[in-house]
Amino acid sequence: MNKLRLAGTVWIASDIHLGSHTPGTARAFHEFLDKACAQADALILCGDIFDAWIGDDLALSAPPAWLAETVEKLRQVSEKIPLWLGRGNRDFLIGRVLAGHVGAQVLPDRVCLETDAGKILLSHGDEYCTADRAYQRFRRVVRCPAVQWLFLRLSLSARRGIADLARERSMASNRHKPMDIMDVSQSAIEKAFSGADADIMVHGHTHRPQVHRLTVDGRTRKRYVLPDWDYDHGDAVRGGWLAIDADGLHLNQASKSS
Ligand code: LP5
Ligand code: MN
Repeated sequence: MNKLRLAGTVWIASDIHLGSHTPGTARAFHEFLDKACAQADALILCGDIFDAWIGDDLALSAPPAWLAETVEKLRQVSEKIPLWLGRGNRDFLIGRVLAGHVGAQVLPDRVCLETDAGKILLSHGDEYCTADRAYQRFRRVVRCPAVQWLFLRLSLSARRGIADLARERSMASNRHKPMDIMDVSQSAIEKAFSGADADIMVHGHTHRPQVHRLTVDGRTRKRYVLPDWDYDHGDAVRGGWLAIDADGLHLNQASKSS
């Protein structure tokens, strides 16, 4: 298990799902980044920062305006505080090129944070959705280095077409999937805690922000689910982050009708 020692105040956010269609969310996220620079000692973005990431070269060679703005904001953050970029099921193709370009580090897919609030198991969370066999099959294919190597050699427009197809298929299949299999599996969570000397787990992905208490191997554990972000669809906004310091963990969520 990868370990990362982070002293002081650590902020964690995920599932911002930035794209060309999310100007409101981008504005709210950029304001959050300014706040993180002022109030946190480190910032971790643990997956699905982007709605569909088709390769780091997109950010380097004439990025669209929406992306250029966020890349610049991320660069400003990393000039002030350490910044980590984690990968989710939409942006698992983020690599060292983008991280280096914005002055950040790539966060391992599963890591044990050693913080002032204790040890914390951190990941995006999609790997815990083990009841969703169709997704786990898809995940094995797209996480295969050879498949990624081939995909990244395609033109940007070809990659965009495949990503659009994947998004359409995913949305279509999710319309018929029972809600429970699109959440984490209890057995996967218990297995992760069993194998680790941590009483706290943090993940995103499910878009079901909550703090869950459970007992594993006779120990009380807590599982924090990070909020997803959406400031582009009507009055009800979604967003937020987890603040970690010596006083504990504090889940901050956007007020519903900001
Ligand atoms: O993403 P979301 O919220 O809709 O649902 C997820 C799971 N789906 C996915 C698929 C992504 O949305 C696809 C977009 C990725 C863009 C990045 C680059 C793409 C190509 C990279 C090639 C190396 O993650 C969904 C879960 C849900 O979370 C809840 O956990 O249920 O899983 C599925 O829907 C699985 C589907 O059964 C199959 C997914 C699409 C199949 C696409 C085939 C064409 C692409 C082939 C690429 C080699
Ligand atoms: Mn996700």
